[in-house]
Amino acid sequence: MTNPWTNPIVSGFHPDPSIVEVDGTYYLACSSFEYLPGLPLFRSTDLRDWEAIGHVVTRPEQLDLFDIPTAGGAWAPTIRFHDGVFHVVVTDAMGRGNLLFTATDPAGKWSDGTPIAGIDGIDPDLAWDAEGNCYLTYSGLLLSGGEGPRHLGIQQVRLDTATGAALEEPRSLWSGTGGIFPEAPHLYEIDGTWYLMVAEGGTERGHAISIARAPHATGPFEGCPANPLVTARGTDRPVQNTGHGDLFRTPDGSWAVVCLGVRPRGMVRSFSAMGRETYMTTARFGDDGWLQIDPVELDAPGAAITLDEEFDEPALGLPWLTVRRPVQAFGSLTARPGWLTLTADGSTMDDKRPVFVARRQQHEVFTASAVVDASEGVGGLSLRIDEDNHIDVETDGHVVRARGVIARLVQTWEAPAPAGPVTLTLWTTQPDAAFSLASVTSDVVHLGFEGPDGLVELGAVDGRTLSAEGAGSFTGRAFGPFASSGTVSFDRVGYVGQDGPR
Ligand code: 6LW
Repeated sequence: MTNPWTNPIVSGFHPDPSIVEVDGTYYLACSSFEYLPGLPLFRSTDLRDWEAIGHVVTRPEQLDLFDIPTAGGAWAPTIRFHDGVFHVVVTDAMGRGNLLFTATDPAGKWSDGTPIAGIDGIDPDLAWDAEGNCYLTYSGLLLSGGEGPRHLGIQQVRLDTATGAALEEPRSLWSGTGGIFPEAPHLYEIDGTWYLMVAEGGTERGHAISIARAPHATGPFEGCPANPLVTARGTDRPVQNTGHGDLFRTPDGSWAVVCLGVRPRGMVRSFSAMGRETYMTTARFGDDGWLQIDPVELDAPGAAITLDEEFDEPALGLPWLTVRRPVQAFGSLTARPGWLTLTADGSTMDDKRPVFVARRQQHEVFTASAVVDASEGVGGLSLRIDEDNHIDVETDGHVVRARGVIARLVQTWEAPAPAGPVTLTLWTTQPDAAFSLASVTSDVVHLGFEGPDGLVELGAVDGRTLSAEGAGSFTGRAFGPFASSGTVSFDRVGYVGQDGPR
């Protein structure tokens, strides 16, 4: 099959993808960590065009994020369809634990989330056999307990999906070829054979996808002699960290896999500003009955994408996110029609719950801008990967201040602000390819504002720490308006993004 898709199929931090096909339409779910709304959902009928249709988590009580440690929260959903009901099983890591959400319409409304009792682990998967038994297969990574994370390997129980109760003691299954962190298990019954796909090697450069097969859902599983079927470790492939796969059939009946990957930039390809994204690759079953998966390709950069937000609607659109609490806690689209009004509550971008409305950075090079009225407060634009690493440009109506916060070390620049609302701008440039230490980084983040004579650059910050590798983060960059004092209004948030040449 010549694949119709363009990789990445969902750009910006959308890791741990899971896919299900229902009546010719494909649905995809991804992790969302400490961000709300949580567990974004996408839909496609041709595997090329992917439309955001909503989120599983739209109500704060569905997850327990308010005090969640950074990078905790919604980890690795599995989306499946059984008996007319969509199921999403997921780990609210360091929050509510493993949860089962259901809906008859994937665009929502989803259930409140049924806790899955007595299961200690992550990356849950659901599969049903012909008798109607539901198998919950998961990674036995123990996040709780005094002695630090321990791993029991891939585990499985039969599950009562109505109550979330495990119907038996966990059994251990095949756990990969010995790679660290066997996880992301997915179980499939294909022509009477059960296949168990896992990720192993850790979600960094050693990431890989391996598979085993068995006569029964419970085993005994035999590992594929060709394992790992997918890995980019030790290669010069532009998509690295490939792993965490989910298998599905394409419209023409052939096979494909969605998985996560990163596209690190810099002279030695070290830093992935957007974190782990969703990719797709072709697959097939060989004459030996084993699955074969093709390497993950990165498609040529497309044209620049322009996104303009005028805040004219009564609610924020789907791509907008907040951290650990919903926008209703501090934001209004009605206080000043046509503007987003943020009311600070003492928190800043250094805190766990900033007054911040964000979108994922989705391109390697981008410019973001916003018209900011800070006549009654302090606020501006922030590029965040977490509370310890963010790069901001703000105003208080008198000065414009650029700030780089890297591992909590702070550098600032200031200049007098033009009168009235001011357009603040944040843009990135990639290092030149010439051999130099400066070219090791992913990009440089520039900060400025529109002055009477045009764009004024206030400062520039090396962007490498705002990357999955630099911050040690499961997420990627998010940018958008923030307020740190008083009340600040925003209009016309613009974004122009384009992927760089390879
Ligand atoms: C996810 C697991 C993982 O649950 O990271 O490193 C977690 N591997 O598969 C969050 O993405």
